[in-house]
Amino acid sequence: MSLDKLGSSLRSALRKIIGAPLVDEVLVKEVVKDIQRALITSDVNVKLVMDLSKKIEKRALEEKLPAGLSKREHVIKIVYDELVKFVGEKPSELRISKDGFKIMMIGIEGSGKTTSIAKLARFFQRKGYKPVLICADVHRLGAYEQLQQLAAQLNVPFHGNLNSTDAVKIVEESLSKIEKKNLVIIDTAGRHKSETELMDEMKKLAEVAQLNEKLLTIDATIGQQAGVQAKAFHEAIGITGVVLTKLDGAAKGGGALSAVATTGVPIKFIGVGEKIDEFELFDPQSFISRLLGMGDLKALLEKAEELPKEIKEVDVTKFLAGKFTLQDLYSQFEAMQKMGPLKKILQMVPGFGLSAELPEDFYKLSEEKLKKFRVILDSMTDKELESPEIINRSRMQRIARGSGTKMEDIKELLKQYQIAKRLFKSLRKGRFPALDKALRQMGLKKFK
Ligand SMILES: Nc1nc2c(ncn2[C@@H]2O[C@H](COP(=O)(O)OP(=O)(O)OP(=O)(O)O)[C@@H](O)[C@H]2O)c(=O)[nH]1
Ligand SMILES: [Mg+2]
Repeated sequence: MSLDKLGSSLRSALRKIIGAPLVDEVLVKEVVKDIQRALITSDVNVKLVMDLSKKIEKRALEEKLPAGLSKREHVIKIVYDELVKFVGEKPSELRISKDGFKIMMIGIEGSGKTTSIAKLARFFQRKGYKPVLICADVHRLGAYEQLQQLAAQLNVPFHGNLNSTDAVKIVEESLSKIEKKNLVIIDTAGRHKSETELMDEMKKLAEVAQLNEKLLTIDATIGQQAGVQAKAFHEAIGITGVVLTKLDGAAKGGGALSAVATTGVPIKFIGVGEKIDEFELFDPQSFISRLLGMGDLKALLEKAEELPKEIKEVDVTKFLAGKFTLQDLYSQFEAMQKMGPLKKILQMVPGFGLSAELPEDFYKLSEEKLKKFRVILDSMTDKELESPEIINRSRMQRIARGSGTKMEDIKELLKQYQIAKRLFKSLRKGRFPALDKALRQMGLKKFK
C-alpha cells in the first residue's frame, strides 16, 4: 500500500497503546509525540501537526469515555477520527451521469495527467460506461500518440488533430463528433510558454467544453507543496477535485495529502502505481483505516460479497472466530486466496494489522503448496483432522507415505496451523470489545 513508512510508524505508535498495561497521561503524551514525529517525517506542515496533536491529546485526556469502549479503544478511535478529518473526512464521490459527462484533466507537466486519464477511463469502463478520449495537449511532442495508444489499449474512441495547435478548436471539433450521452475525458497540456498562458488556455477549454469536472493531477512526491499547487489552480480555474498521483513510494505523501485537504478542494482519486489498475477512489475513512492497520471492514465486506456463497458464510465466520480444524484452515486459505492476497485481506480485519506482525511466509501460500496441503489432508484420518495435536512422528510418517509428500511438508502445514491458532487467540484476548462486538453483529465473529 502507499505510504508504507508513515503507516508503519503510526502503527507502532498505536501498538504502544495496545501493549501498555495502563493507558494514562504519560502514555498518551508519548504516543502523541510518536505521531508528531511520523507526520513530520512525511513532510506534513509543522503547524498542522501541532494543531492535530493538541486536538488528539486534549480529547484523549479530557473526553468522557463513551459507553462500551475501553480507554485503549477510545484513544485509538480519537487518533483515527482526527487523522480522517486531517485528510478530508468524507469521500467525495464522482457522481457521473449516463446522459453525458465531461471531465478535463489539468496539471503541470509530468504530474500524471495522461496516465490518470487512462486509469479513469478503465475505472469507468468497469462500471459500464463508455469513455471517449480527446487529446488537447498541442504543446508536447508525442502527446497525441501517447493518448492514442492508451485509447487503443483500452479499446475506446480517440479524438484529436495532429495538424492543429489550437487546443480550443480541437476540443470544439471533437465534441461535435461525439454523441452527447458519452463520458468524455479531455487531456491537456502541462507545459506552455508561460504559466499565465497555460492557465488562460485551460480557462478557454473549460468554457467551450462545458465541463462537469475539472480534475487537477498533483504529484504527491512534492509533499506539502501540493497544497500550493492546488490553491493556485483552484484560484485561477476553479477545479472540482484533485487526483493525487505517485502516492506509492512518496516519502512525503502525508504532507501532500494533508496540504491538499486544507485547501478545501476534495481529493477524489489517488494514483498508487504506474499500472492502469493502480488507482483508487479516495475515501478518507478506508484510507486511514488501512494506514493504521485497523481494518477496513467496508472493503472486507465488499470483497466477501464477491465470493461464492458457500465459502463466504462458513469460512469467513470460522476463520474469524478462531475455532477451526486443519480441514477448516485449508478451506480458509482457499477462500482467502479467492479474495485476493492474504496479506491485504488480513490488514482489513480490525485489530489484525495492529496486534500481529505475521511472518512473511505465512502469506506466501502458493497454489502449489495449497495442492500439497490438500493431498496431505486427504491422507489424514478424521480424528487427526479434528485434533491435529495427536499427530506424532509415526503418524506423520504414515501421512507422508500415504500422500507422497515429505515430513517437512507436514510439519509446515502444522506450523501454519499453530501460527493461525495463536493469532486468532490474540485477537480474542478481549482488548477490543467494541470491535469484537461490531464483528459479531455482522455475523463475522462467533464465540462459543
Ligand atoms: N509510480 C507512479 N508513477 C506514476 C503515477 N502516475 C503517473 N506516473 C508516472 O509519471 C510519469 C508522467 O506521467 P504522465 O501521465 O505522462 O504525466 P503528464 O501530466 O501527462 O505529463 P505531460 O503530458 O508531459 O504534461 C510517467 O512516467 C507515469 O508512469 C503513479 O500513480 N505512480
Ligand atoms: Mg500528458
